Amino acid sequence: MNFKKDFLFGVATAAAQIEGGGFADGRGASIWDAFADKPGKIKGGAKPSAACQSYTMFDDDLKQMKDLGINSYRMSISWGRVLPKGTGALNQKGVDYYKRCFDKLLEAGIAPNVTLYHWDLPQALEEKGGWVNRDSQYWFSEYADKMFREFGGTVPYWVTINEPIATYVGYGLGFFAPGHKDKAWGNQARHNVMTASGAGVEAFRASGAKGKIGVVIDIWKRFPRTDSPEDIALAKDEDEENWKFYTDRLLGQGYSKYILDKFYHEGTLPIMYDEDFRLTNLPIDFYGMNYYNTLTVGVRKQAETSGENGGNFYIQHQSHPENLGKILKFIKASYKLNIPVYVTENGFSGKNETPASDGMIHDDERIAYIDKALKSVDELLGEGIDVRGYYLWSLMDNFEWSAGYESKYGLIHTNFETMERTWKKSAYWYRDFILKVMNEG
Ligand code: IFM
Repeated sequence: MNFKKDFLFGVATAAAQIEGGGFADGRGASIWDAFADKPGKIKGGAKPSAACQSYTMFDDDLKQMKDLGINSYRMSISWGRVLPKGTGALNQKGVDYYKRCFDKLLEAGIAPNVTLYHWDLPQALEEKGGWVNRDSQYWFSEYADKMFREFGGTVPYWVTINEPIATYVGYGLGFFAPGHKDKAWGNQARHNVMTASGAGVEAFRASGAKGKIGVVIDIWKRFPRTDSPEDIALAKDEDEENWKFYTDRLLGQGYSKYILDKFYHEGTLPIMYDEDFRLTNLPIDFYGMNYYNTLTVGVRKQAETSGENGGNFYIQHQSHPENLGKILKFIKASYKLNIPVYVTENGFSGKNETPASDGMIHDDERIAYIDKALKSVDELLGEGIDVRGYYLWSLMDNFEWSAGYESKYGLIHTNFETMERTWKKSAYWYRDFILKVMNEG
């Protein structure tokens, strides 16, 4: 194997997906609390206010991390826990919670990799227009600056925003919080959230924080089902809309002519200023790639009625973890990226994961998936590609946004009644994999 001891092996989570704790100690509501209160928005009527209760069980979770042998933990700060109204006075109890988490992690030799925005905008800011409001960049910059001043001396890795596409899903498509369904709003919101990321980078440099800062974008590359011009055009359009919009701006120089023309003709072009691009052109220290799968798309023929996406196209669902390396190289080459890359998320969603008669959850499909993904990372290292870490999504089964608690990504099973955590077979597998690297690397 090509992994060395200093490679970061981690697991990833996000505040809204695991912390729970209701509104204890002054946490302000987020757009996901408000969205979950609307009937029918989240599978099974699930709410993020319970999640995995990591707010009170952090020590248990830390023990799981130590037992797994990871050397980095990717987590996020709940904006509303530290700034209940989104801006203004800090909530000291919220700040103390994160201070304790970071200190304990560092004490255990586990480097915190901290995301500032993993989708849980304070509801108080949504009431002022949320990400559609141009002021969102100032709100975010204030929050980021406050966090850098509190934790900039200790946290080694920072991420401004996780997967900016979620903002579009929330404002353009309505499947995520806050649930607006308006393409022009969606485009403005996704433009603004990227501007905010740039403002966060600027605040980071100004604060003198000593760690590194990057951005996380998920890549779901499309391939055309056939070489018909329709299928090729569809794959291109899907790529432009679903990930290139973000990578072109955050890893390149700005939006493509294709997407700007398309939005112009649709009448959904966002309002943009030169200053927005100045901010996103500020250098970052690393790129975090979230990789789950590649997709095959084709224009639906009349006879084809299946396909869970509806509309006029068809997506072939099959996991391709082995494509991780190919996609990472493709992104690096497309933008001539010469900054380090981290695989900030990769994982497998299981359904109906119940213990067998031996008491174990035999999630062999997940193991096969992770094994292939890690082999792909190993090959990258063998080719001398600068990939420095791999974070599995996720430490434990958690609140999977609109899919509620039914979609299970954890290495560890969470009993949502008792909050008991139980290792699945994949957790033992990952532990042994890391151990092997640490003994050999
Ligand atoms: O759970 C999410 C995470 O919040 C962002 N990336 C994808 C994961 C699995 O859907």
